[in-house]
Amino acid sequence: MLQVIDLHEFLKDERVRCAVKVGSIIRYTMAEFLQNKGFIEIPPVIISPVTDPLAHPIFNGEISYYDNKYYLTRSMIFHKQMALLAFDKIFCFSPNIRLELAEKARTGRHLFEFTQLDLEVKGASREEVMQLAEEMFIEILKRVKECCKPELEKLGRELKIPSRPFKRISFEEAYNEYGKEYEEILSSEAKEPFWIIDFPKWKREFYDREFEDREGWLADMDLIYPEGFGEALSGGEREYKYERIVKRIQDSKMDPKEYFFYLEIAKRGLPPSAGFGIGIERLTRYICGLRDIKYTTPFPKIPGKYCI
Ligand code: ASN
Repeated sequence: MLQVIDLHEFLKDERVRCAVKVGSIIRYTMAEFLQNKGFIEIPPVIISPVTDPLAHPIFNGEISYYDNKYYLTRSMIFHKQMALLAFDKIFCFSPNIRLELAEKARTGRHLFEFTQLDLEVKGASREEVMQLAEEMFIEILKRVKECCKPELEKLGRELKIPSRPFKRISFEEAYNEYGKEYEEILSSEAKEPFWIIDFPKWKREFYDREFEDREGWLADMDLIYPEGFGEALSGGEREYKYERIVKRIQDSKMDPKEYFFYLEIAKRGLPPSAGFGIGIERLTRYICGLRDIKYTTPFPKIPGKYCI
């Protein structure tokens, strides 16, 4: 099967050169911002017997090693929670493999291999990590404006620094007003990034915390980019009590045995926490104003295609 990209041409494309430079500044700024706030960077986990189930259909990325089955990491959510047994605040530049259906190539914002900055804070509330995300986002925009003037000029991108706090809308409000396409519609209309909060259980994975006094609704959030760039970040407070996690797995019609290793740790005690993950390539795409995410990395993995 043919490679879909002429890599020789692609790597000489001005958009790739500019976007990869911007991505490099983004990573540097994130690491510096978080280190200054006392976060520890942990190394990524690439394969594990447990990974994020995700709430949308994808192919399974699996490998066997001796008699054991491993998944390719879809997100480090469970490892983030477990790492908090050692540290109070952690982050990771985490490579994620999500074998998306080929039709996702059309969105311009899906790659089947990408990196997210994933972070988690022991004892934090959703509110606290939302504040952190806003602060970090603004810091990144300022730094890119400062360090990547020629790149932004070449890309014809003018960046405005949004005002804080970012606006919020609940999932319920958004869904009732705009229906299924709520995210696309709201993102296209928006001039500044905004939050969608309080998702229903059926929309999300079992690890986001369900409100004790509002059954079926979760203490979680998405950050959405303006100008139609769509979802930036997902996160929330977490379920951390063994019995509650088991119940949520069962509610999601999954088998707790699949999460054996994680549940064994949870049984001995996991700390309460909140956190989020933000896709680096999507952030780069937004900052650079690119419609196709493929330009944000030298070796894009385009859904459904054979890529080097
Ligand atoms: N990283 C996300 C989180 O912290 C989960 C995900 O990527 N699906 O909630």
